[in-house]
Amino acid sequence: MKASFKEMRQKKQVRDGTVESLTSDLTEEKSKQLRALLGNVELSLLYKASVHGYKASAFHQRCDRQGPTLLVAYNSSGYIFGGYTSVDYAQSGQHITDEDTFIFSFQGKIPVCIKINSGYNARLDDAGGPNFGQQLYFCYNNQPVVYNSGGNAFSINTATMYGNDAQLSECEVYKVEQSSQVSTEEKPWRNVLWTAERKDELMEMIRNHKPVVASVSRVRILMIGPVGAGKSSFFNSINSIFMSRITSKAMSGSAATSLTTQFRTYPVKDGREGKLLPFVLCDTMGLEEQSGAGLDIEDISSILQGHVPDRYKFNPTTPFKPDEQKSSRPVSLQEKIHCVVYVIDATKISLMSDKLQEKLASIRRKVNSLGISQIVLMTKVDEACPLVEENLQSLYVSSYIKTKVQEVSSRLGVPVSCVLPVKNYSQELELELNCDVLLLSALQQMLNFADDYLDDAC
Ligand SMILES: Nc1nc2c(ncn2[C@@H]2O[C@H](COP(=O)(O)OP(=O)(O)O)[C@@H](O)[C@H]2O)c(=O)[nH]1
Ligand SMILES: [Mg+2]
Repeated sequence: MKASFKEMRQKKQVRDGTVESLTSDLTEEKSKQLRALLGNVELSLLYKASVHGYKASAFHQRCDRQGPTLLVAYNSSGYIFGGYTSVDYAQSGQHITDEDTFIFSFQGKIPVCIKINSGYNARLDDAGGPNFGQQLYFCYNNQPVVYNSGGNAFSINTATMYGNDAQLSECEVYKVEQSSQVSTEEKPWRNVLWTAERKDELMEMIRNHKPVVASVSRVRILMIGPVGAGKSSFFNSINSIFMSRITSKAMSGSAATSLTTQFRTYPVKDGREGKLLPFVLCDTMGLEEQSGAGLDIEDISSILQGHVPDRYKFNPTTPFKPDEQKSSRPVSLQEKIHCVVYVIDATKISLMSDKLQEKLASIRRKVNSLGISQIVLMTKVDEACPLVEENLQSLYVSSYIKTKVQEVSSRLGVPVSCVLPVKNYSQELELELNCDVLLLSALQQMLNFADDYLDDAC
C-alpha cells in the first residue's frame, strides 16, 4: 500500500526561509473520497488560512501558477465543502472558462458535486480571493467567511452546501497532481483465472445454459444507463467474442443525448452460422438526467413487464401506452425482463448528478418491487486506472478500482458483490483473452441472476 498520507504532513519552504509544517484538517477517509473524485491524484497542501491568513494576497502568494487546485473549507457547523478548478490562479485579469470546475459538499460520507452550468465562466482571474463562478467567494473581503453572491453559474443551495453558516473555521487549498504511484492491494479481492481454458469453459457454460423455467428459452437482460456508458459496446463485445472477431452491430459512440429513444433487443448467435444463444440483450439507448428527456420510470416499467416490442420508439414527453388489445393479453414469462443491468462508466461515478442518482433509485425501487435481479456493469475500467489500462489482469489488485466499486455500490444501493467491472472492446481490432474472460464472467453472472428471478417467479 502507498503511504497515502504523505501529503497530510509536509514541510514547506516559506518566503523567509524557515521551514513550516502544514497539517491538513481532512481526515484520511475524506481525503480519499476527494482524491477519488479527481481520478488517480495526490493532494498537497499549499495554503491554510488559519496559518497564512484569510487574505487574498496570502492565498495568491501560495497558490498562483500551481496548476489544478482543490479548495476545502470548513465551518463550525461541521460542513466540509469547497471547489475544484483545473486552471491555474494567475491574477491575469481574464475570464476563465473551465468545464472541469465543480463545487462540492460532503453529505454524510460522500462529497456531492455540482458541475458548472454550461456557458458560464469559472471565475474572473483577478487579485481577489478564491471564487467559483463569480458566485461563491471564499475568504470574502479578506475575512473568514464564504459568500454566495447569487447567479446561475452553479445551482447552489446554501443550506445543503454549508448549512447557511457562512463563518469559516478553516480554508485550505491543495495542489492536485496526477499520481505517479498506483496503489495496489496485496491480494486480489476477486479471483479470476485469466486463461484460455477458463474462456472456453465460460463460453461452454453460456452456450449450454438452460433457464430454470422450461417455458423460457432465452434470458432477457435489460441494460439501463446514461448515454455513453457503454451499453451498445457491451453487446458488441459479447457478440464479437461469439463471432470470434470484432463486430459492431449496435451503433456505439453516437450523439450526447438520445433524441429518439428506441428499444432494441439483440439476440446473439454462436458463430456466423451458429444457433441463437440462450440470452437476449435489450438496449434502452439512454437515460437522461432530466425528467421529460430520455426514458422515464413508466416506460421502464412497461419494458420490464414485457409490453414493449423491439424497435419501439419512445416519445420523451409521453410515456409508453400499450395498445388495448395487446395489453389485455397476459404477457408470458418469456417476454418479461429477467435481469436488469445498470451500465455505469467507471470514470463518471463520482460526478454522477443527484438527479441521475434519484432516477436510478426510483428505477431500482420498481425493479425490486417486481423481484427482478439486478447487477451493475462498471465499464471503462481501462480509462479509470492506468494500471488496468496497462494490464487488465491488475483489475482486482487496483485499489482505485476497488474504491470505485464500493462507491457505485453505495450510490446505487446494490451490494458490492453485484458490481461487475469490465472493459468493453472500443478501439481494438482483435480479441484479447483477458477482456474476453472478464466480459464472459459478467454475462455468466447475469444468467445466474436471471435464474434466481425465474426460480422465484414460478
Ligand atoms: N476505453 C473504453 N471505452 C469504452 C468502453 N465501453 C465503451 N467505450 C466507449 O465509450 C463510448 C460510448 O459507448 P456506447 O457503447 O456507445 O455507449 P451507450 O450510449 O451506453 O450505448 C464509445 O466511444 C465506446 O467506444 C470501455 O470499457 N473502455
Ligand atoms: Mg448505445
